[in-house]
Amino acid sequence: MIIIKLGGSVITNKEKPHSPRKNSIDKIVRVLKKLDEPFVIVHGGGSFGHYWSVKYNMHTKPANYNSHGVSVVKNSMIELNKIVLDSFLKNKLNPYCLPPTDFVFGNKPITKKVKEIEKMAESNLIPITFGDALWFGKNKSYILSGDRIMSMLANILKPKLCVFVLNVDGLYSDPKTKKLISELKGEKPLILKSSKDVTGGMKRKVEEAMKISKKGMNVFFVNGNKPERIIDAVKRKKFHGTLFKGK
Ligand code: IP8
Repeated sequence: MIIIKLGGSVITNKEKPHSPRKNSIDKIVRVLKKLDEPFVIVHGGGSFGHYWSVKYNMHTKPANYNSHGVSVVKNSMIELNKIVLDSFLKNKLNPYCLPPTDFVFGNKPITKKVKEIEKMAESNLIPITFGDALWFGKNKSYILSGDRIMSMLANILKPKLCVFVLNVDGLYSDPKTKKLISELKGEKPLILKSSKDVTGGMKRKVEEAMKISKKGMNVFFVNGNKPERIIDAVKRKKFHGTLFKGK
């Protein structure tokens, strides 16, 4: 089984609130049809969830955030999730909407429920989950990042590999010259902070990818605008992107 994260910046236009990139989603989904093993999808918030999280000042730290903000962020994610689900259905695949409340309690994964996700994937359904506004308990809520969901799921399900689908080729050692790091061997790269991202943008992605690779699984960063690269990564062909080698 493999776990694939579709980054918010590839499935939405981050410059414009509530603007899905439907063509990009469709293109990725068409390529995913070529996978011949079970997979699970996690997607990010992009100009849906992040836009509203910024507006209502919601973050990953559990706190007593504005209730209307929680509703609006959650609703925007349901809207984006529906667009993703529709693309899978249109392409004759079997997506199954799985909000993180189905397998997360507070901010911890429910192991028994997570293990069922693999069973679902093996039964020809494609579980599709997403970063979300979650109830924490004690009058608090928080933003759960899709990147964090990746490491939660990987920790329990031990997939063959994980793929983060991005809007760039991978991790650059120098963002100016766009020099790509093709394999990461422990060193922490320099990452610029993104202001539109309440969950930490690329920095968070790298942290979660490192956590996963430290547990022994390979993690790939690939450009979703060239979706064939996802297949190349999975099939271990000559691949273009960044590999966090599982230790
Ligand atoms: O884009 C965040 O998920 P991410 C989701 O994977 C929200 O960090 C609600 C902002």
